[in-house]
Order: sequence, then C-alpha cells, then structure tokens
Amino acid sequence: MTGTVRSVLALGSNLGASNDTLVLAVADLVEPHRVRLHAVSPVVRTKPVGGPEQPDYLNMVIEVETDLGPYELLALCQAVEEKYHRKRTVRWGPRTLDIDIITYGSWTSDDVTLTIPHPRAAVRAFVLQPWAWMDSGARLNGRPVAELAAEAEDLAGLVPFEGV
Ligand code: A4P
Ligand code: MG
Repeated sequence: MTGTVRSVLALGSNLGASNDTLVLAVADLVEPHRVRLHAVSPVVRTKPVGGPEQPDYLNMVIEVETDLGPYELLALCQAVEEKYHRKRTVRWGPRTLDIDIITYGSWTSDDVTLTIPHPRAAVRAFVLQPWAWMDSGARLNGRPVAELAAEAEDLAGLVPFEGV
C-alpha cells in the first residue's frame, strides 16, 4: 500500500462471549484489503472505569496500517461494532463491543465525531498497558505510553487475561 498511516485501535467488551468477540472483530477490522494488521496486544481483564455497576471488561489494542482516511476508518470501526449488535444506550455502560481510534498517524482532531488522539486514552490503563506491551517504544502526547500506564488510576484493576 502506498500513502499509508499507522493507527492504534482499542477494543473493549464486557457482555457476551467477550474473548471470541474481540478475536472475530480483529479479523473483521483487517478484512478490507485497505487495512493491514501490524501488531496485536495481549488481552487484559479490567475493572470497569466509570458508568453503572457492570461486569469486568476484556480489552486489547491493535495497530493497523491503512490508506483509509480517518473518517473512513471510524465508519469501519462502527460497522464492526454494529455487526456484534452494539447498542448505544448508557454512556460508559456495558457493551458487546467498543472500538475506539486512539491515534491516526500524527494527525490530530478536536471534532466531537472523531477526536484524535482519543481524549481519555492518556489516563486509561485499559488502553495504555496493552499498548505498552504491544509496542514498548510507543509515545502519546509526547510521553512514553508505558509511563502513562504506570500513572493511570485504573492500573490496579488490570490483569492479563488467562482464558476462560
Ligand atoms: N468519537 C469521537 N472520537 C472518537 C474516537 N477517537 N474513536 C465519537 C471512536 N469514536 C469517537 O462513542 C460516542 C461517539 O464518540 C461516537 O459517535 C464517535 O463519533 P460510542 O462508542 O458510541 O460511545 P461510548 O463508547 O459509550 O462513549 P465514549 O465516550 O467513547 O466512551 P469511552 O470513553 O470509550 O469509554 N472500562 C474498562 N475497564 N474498559 C473499557 O473498555 N470503556 C468505556 C467506554 C468506559 N469504561 C471502560 C471501558
Ligand atoms: Mg467508544
């Protein structure tokens, strides 16, 4: 592919067969020929951050290489969420699948429809820790992702997912 961008995507699920959903969603995200899988993090089990009382999450991040524009990539993420019957009801509420775009190359945006870097990623261990394990040299907002992960309040609630 020419003119490609590397983008980090974060996936989360806390309803249904979460591990299966994450694996299938990664396959769907990289199925279009314009999206190539570059790296995959371990899956982590995390305590819910915000929202109502709800089950633990499984979270992971992937890095893709793509020539899709940022809004095309968002549309792809939302189409994959829809495939797994994501219902948007309660903000930060339980979900079968959530896919957020964390970074898109060095591109930044403060549009509410697509805010890049993701505005809450820098304080969320459920994004930062798997990202640091996937890419030990990763940086966000000029800081090492591993350092941001170590400072995140929700780090204590995160463990590697050992399977069901
Ligand atoms: N949107 C703007 N920027 C982006 C972006 N960078 N990536 C817009 C994706 N979408 C983006 O998202 C709402 C709107 O955000 C979309 O219309 C899109 O145009 P949504 O997925 O419908 O709603 P949401 O996910 O409930 O809201 P939000 O604000 O994205 O929630 P967060 O911040 O993603 O938090 N705890 C644990 N342990 N693990 C989790 O995965 N996830 C959340 C969701 C809360 N607590 C969690 C977890
Ligand atoms: Mg979301």
